[in-house]
Amino acid sequence: MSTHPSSCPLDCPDACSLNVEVVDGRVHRVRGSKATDLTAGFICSKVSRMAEHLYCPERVLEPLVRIGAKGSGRFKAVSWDEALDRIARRLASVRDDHGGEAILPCSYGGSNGWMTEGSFDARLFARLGACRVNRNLCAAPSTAAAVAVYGKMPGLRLQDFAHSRQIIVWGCNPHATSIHLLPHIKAARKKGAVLVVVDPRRTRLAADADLHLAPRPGTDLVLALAVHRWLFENDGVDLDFLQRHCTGVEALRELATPWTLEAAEAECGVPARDIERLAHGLKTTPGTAIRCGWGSERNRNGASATAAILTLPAVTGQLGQSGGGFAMSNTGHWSVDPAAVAGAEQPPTRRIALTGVGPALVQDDRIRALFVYNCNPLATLPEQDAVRRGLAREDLFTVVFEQVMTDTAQWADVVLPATTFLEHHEVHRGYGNVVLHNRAAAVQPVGQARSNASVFDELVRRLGLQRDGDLTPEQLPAALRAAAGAPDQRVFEPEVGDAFVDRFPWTDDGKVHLVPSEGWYAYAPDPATAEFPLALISPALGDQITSTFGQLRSGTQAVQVHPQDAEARGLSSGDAVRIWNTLGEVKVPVEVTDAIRPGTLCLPKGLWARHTLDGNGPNAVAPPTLSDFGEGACYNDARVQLAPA
Ligand SMILES: Nc1nc2c(c(=O)[nH]1)N[C@H]1C(S)=C(S)[C@@H](COP(=O)(O)OP(=O)(O)OC[C@H]3O[C@@H](n4cnc5c(=O)[nH]c(N)nc54)[C@H](O)[C@@H]3O)O[C@H]1N2
Ligand SMILES: Nc1nc2c(c(=O)[nH]1)N[C@H]1C(S)=C(S)[C@@H](COP(=O)(O)OP(=O)(O)OC[C@H]3O[C@@H](n4cnc5c(=O)[nH]c(N)nc54)[C@H](O)[C@@H]3O)O[C@H]1N2
Ligand SMILES: [Mo]
Repeated sequence: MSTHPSSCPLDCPDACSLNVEVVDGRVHRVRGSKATDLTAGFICSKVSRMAEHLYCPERVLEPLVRIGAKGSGRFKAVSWDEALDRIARRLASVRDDHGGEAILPCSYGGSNGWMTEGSFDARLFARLGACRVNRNLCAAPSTAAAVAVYGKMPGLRLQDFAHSRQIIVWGCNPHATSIHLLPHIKAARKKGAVLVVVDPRRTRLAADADLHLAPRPGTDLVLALAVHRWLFENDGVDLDFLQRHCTGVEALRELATPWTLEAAEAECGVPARDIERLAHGLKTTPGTAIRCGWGSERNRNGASATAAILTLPAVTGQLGQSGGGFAMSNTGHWSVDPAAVAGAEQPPTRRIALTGVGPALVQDDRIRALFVYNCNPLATLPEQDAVRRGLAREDLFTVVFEQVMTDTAQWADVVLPATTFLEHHEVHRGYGNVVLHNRAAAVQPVGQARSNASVFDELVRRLGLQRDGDLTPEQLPAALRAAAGAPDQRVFEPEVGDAFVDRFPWTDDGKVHLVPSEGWYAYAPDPATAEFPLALISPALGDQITSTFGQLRSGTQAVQVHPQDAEARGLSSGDAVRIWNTLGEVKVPVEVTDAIRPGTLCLPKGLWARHTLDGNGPNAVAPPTLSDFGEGACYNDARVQLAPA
């Protein structure tokens, strides 16, 4: 047995360092390594199962071309040469006959690796003049907020939380989505820190917290504004900090004025006394850290909600204090544009939002070729029914470049086998930690799998789009590292300095923009109707990363329903139910539990057809609407009805 150092580039804040045990050229076991204190030798249950993922029966082992009807999942194996030739010929003819914008690349979060996403793929599609995609499935509202308020200045790192005297975890479920935050929360609590959780569900962390506020989904903006109002009214703001480091103080005070504790209670469904406790704690506890997650952004108010949450540490003067401040995504630390490093000069072609891919495919026959990679659109995009109908289009040429035979891949004309992150060289950073990993493959590719970098490089050549000076896949890692200012080493943890001591907001004037511009903090009320009164939220599962690893999960997923809502419909745990709205429906068993607030249902994101009773997922009822700023997905604005199936 040999052990190889590696790291995990999956879409997660933690970016763990790994040790991969290899026996006879095969991955035997993956463990956490101690190469960084951040991972500290332990990893999640998902990546511990990477060996199962590599060698599962669903693994795509060779290039496949469709022989049956679209969606029948019947394919025959062909050589790479034939598959790539077929794809190159088809993309060229689509471009020549209909223009480059008839080609739609569809990729998202399969990997946060710069070798895999946004580099050589971007170079190919830019040179083809393909449609651009607005990557708005996740983090678009919160990025808009973080850019507008702080210039995307990085926040606290995971280890900073150990010094906090109060930790507020807001719209985030770290037991599933960021497990390396937990030891630091534990360490802080051991020293007496208070823990507050804001989540419509009683998560494991919420059950253990000193205070749990369970707002109606999509009302965090109101909750945060009520806290701001209370702080202004009750001598809870740090006037000195506001004067030196912030703009928009009066504007924020005015926008918060309507939201008394009582008005907020009525809108959010959180008792006024709990809102006051939250506000009082912020006023009286220096060293308060807010970890804002993505649960509070996936709705019509998402950007303003995130801004109102992220400005709380500024208003109370927490920034720059030991253990005080905010944390969300620290990607702002790395000013690397992998597309530019790879030599992609993007022409200003038509832009299609990922949230609108379903309708775009169905309503718009200008799109003739779809190239899916790092993405499982049938499981992850809103309007699942439209996505399926789009994939079923006979005149659409669909390539799916995948590790495993996903529900999406079943609809492909050509399936290409992709390597996993243990089978190729990767350069990547996390977004909770500030760390850059650069490491080789741990094992040879399984079957005939190839890396994204090599396939997109090869397609550029087959299409005659190569240019003098183009980097090769072998040269790309060093170029990415250089662009990141990282030395030639496996793990690089740069010094970040302290906020408001060594570094200040990355806005033009170096100040915190409490109210970035007109329109922020305008609250849009709940979209529920008498016909569709229930809110359906779809947070992360503990044992998948969105849909990734779904093939390893057996059994049917239940929807969580509060006893009041269950009783009103005569439902008991285990009953099959239909959840529907005007967009579609999904059938699943129910789990009756008071861990969810009344009026709210929970069915996690990333489900495969095999995980529900009718093959649909929560995305069948997910709306195509967009957030207030950042044009982000509003999955948690799904409003539905529920009845026995
Ligand atoms: N195990 C695992 N880890 C992951 C992922 C995964 O799928 N599985 N996904 C990765 C990705 S892509 C992302 S973006 C992150 C996401 O990680 P998180 O930030 O934790 O996001 P979610 O799981 O979407 O939701 C977090 C919590 O928000 C709650 N919530 C829902 N609606 C609201 C609301 O309106 N207000 C408030 N206050 N809370 C709300 C949910 O009940 C949930 O407990 O995790 C990453 N890590
Ligand atoms: N209902 C609902 N839906 C949601 C959300 C929600 O809150 N509710 N949130 C969403 C969020 S937070 C996110 S980030 C998106 C994620 O949306 P996606 O990015 O579509 O989700 P993943 O499951 O991460 O799918 C990525 C696919 O990429 C493949 N992949 C991984 N590595 C590679 C590689 O190296 N090469 C190739 N070719 N393929 C690779 C994986 O096998 C996987 O099938 O989904 C969103 N969908
Ligand atoms: Mo995400």
